[in-house]
Formats: sequence, structure tokens, C-alpha cells
Amino acid sequence: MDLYFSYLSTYSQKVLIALYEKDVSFTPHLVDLSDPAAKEEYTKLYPFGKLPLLVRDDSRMIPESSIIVEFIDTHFEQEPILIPRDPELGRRARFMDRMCDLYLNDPVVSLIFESWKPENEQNRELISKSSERIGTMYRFMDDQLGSSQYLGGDTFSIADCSAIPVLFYANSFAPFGGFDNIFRYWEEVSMRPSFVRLKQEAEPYIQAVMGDR
Ligand SMILES: N[C@@H](CCC(=O)N[C@@H](CS)C(=O)NCC(=O)O)C(=O)O
Repeated sequence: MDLYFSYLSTYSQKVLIALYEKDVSFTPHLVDLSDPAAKEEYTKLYPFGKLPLLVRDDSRMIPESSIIVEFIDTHFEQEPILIPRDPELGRRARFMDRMCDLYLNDPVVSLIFESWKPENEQNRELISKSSERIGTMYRFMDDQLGSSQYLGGDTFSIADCSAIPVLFYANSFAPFGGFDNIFRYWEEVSMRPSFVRLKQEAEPYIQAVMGDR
């Protein structure tokens, strides 16, 4: 199995956490989408040009981070089970994965991109809307985490694979320290070996673009 990814991409990081959690081996292909030649080359393989992408040994492509995690989880049956087989528990885990992608990841990425622009070129409306959405999502997550150990329920799941990379970035732009349940959750999940490994591997790449932020 080949994984095309970037250490800077939170969607790629979601998949890496799933692979490390389940201890599944793969051939890594780092793609630097900021390099026009690398981007052009990658787009020949996957015309949408989005990372991550999993290519199976039979050459079939599996794009989209949540679908990749689902594939890994169903083809490699070892623990942890990332999408609970019980339909109701599975639905909650998938739901929280979607919420993290749509209402946390996307606004956090907007804040990051805006922060790289000179102040007079920043889109104030986008910053304000993104911050508002992140606040709403923090309240929602804090509420969920008030009644379960993990985001998608009482076991580690796809929802946590999704949330961990985003919370890592989000905390610099919209600190969640005031949300007790998120804070308690972060203290625990950020110590998981899968994330510790990912952070170590990703650090030089993150440092190069984010500096000390
Ligand atoms: N829905 C996709 C989103 C993937 C995505 O947006 N990836 C970003 C990196 S985090 C990307 O490839 N951006 C490059 C581009 O849009 O040109 C998924 O879950 O995999």
C-alpha cells in the first residue's frame, strides 16, 4: 500500500494517526504541493490534487481521508477499532469525524492561511466567521466530552484521528484552555504514541512553515 501525503496536511495526519494506531505498514510518498512541478506530477496520478491518497497494491486508488480510515479499519481488523461495528456507536464516531472536518478543520485552516498574509491584506470577515465557528465547535465538543472519554464515544475512534491534528494547530490560533473537557481530553490523547510519533516526524516540516507559532 502506498500513501501520498504531506506532514503539513491535517487530513493526511488523520490517516497517519489511524495507520500508527493500528500498526499498519505502508510505503510513504511525501508530496510537496507548494512545489509546482511536484503538484503537476501528483495531479497526473490524482486529478483532484488533494492529499492524502492511498493506493492499494492492486493499484486501486482510495482518496478522501475518512474513506481511507474506513478502508484501513475494515481491512486490518486489529485494535483499536476506529469505526465501532455497532451501528449506533459507529454513526456517532463518523458524525464527529464529519463535524471535525467541516466545522473545525476548515475554519482553522482559514485562520492559518490568513495569518500568513500581511495584516492589511487579511480577510477580516473570514477571520471573524472562522473564529465564531471554532467557538461553536469548541462548545459542542466540550459538551460531548462531558459525557464520554473520547470524541466519538467511550473508545478511541476515527473522530479522534480527525480531531487530534486539528486541535494541535487550533490551540495556537484559538486556545481551548478554557474548555475543561477538551483540555482533559487533549492532555490524554496528545500523549498517545501514535500522535507523539507523528509530531516528531512532522515537526521539521511544521517548523519550516509556521516558525514558533
Ligand atoms: N476532503 C478531503 C480534503 C483533503 C484536503 O483538502 N487536503 C488538502 C491538504 S490538508 C489539500 O490537498 N490541499 C491542496 C489543494 O487544495 O490544492 C479529505 O478528507 O481527504
